[in-house]
Amino acid sequence: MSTAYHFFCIDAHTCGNPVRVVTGGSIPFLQGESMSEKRQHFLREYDWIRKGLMFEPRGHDMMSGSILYPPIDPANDAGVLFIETSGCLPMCGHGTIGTVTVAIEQNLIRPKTPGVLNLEVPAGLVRAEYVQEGRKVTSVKITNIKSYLAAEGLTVECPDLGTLTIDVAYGGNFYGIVDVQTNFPGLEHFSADQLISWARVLRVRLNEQYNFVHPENDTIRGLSHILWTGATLKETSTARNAVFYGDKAIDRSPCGTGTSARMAQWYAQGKLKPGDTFVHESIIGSIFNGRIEAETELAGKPAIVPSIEGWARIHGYNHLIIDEDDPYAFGFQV
Ligand code: PYC
Repeated sequence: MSTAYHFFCIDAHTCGNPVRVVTGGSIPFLQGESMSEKRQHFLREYDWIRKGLMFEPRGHDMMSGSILYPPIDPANDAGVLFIETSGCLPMCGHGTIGTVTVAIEQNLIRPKTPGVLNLEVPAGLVRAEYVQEGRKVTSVKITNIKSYLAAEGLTVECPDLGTLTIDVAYGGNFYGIVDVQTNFPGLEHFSADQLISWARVLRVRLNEQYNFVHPENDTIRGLSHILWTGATLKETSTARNAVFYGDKAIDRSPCGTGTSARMAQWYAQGKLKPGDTFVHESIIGSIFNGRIEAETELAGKPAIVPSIEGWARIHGYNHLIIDEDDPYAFGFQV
């Protein structure tokens, strides 16, 4: 007899990028003293849940989401595990903005302090301040984990474009940042398909040639995202990006951890200082407002505490079933 696993989800999007929040059903109990340890347990035994809920036929190439857990430290409000086509991220900015919006609008979490949720995520502790008007959450500002510039001026060969110089920064995930340069005039000159196919190669090559490991948590390793840059659509924006994740996705939101990584890069290069704002545009023109909240250090390197502010909207309720009998129970990609 096959087993059918049921998952109750609320589907939302943050500035255009999907956030499927799993609120109940066959959510596994995870062992661990931190969300980082719980993430390891999930990856060992339950990654089939991520694949079943994120990939086709229940999801799609861009699908991203989260699973809510009780906090380990009772002083906090919740634990969040991020699930995505790209894997189980240590931190996800758009995912946090969407999760907070869903949790508050649907009364899934009763905040200890009104207007604030302290969330345990695999990368550390993040603080989310939200604005609520009636039943709607209209904005969420996340104070993210420490972010830093991990490497500068790495060179890598890119199909069609030639040699590229790339900085790598950490904002909850490791980002390869492709700034405008001789061989790359800016993301607006290329199609999303081109950016995706080049990014796939760049990620493999950068991970083969270099080693990216978080200095305080070696379970956070490997460069997972490529951040292409280019000219802004609006005069009021500071910068624009197209973030590649998974195998086929470009983030529709301005990417919270990518924005944090880019602010850390600009800070290290003297282009941004504490208190400065950083208005970041996505490929579809949606906006996150970034800011350097504080200077800090991480394993002896200069680092920042960045914040990112954006909005999300709920657009559906989903009762999904992963039935072992289904040949595509655990998803597929074409
Ligand atoms: O917003 O941090 C983010 C993110 C990571 C991958 C997709 N979005």
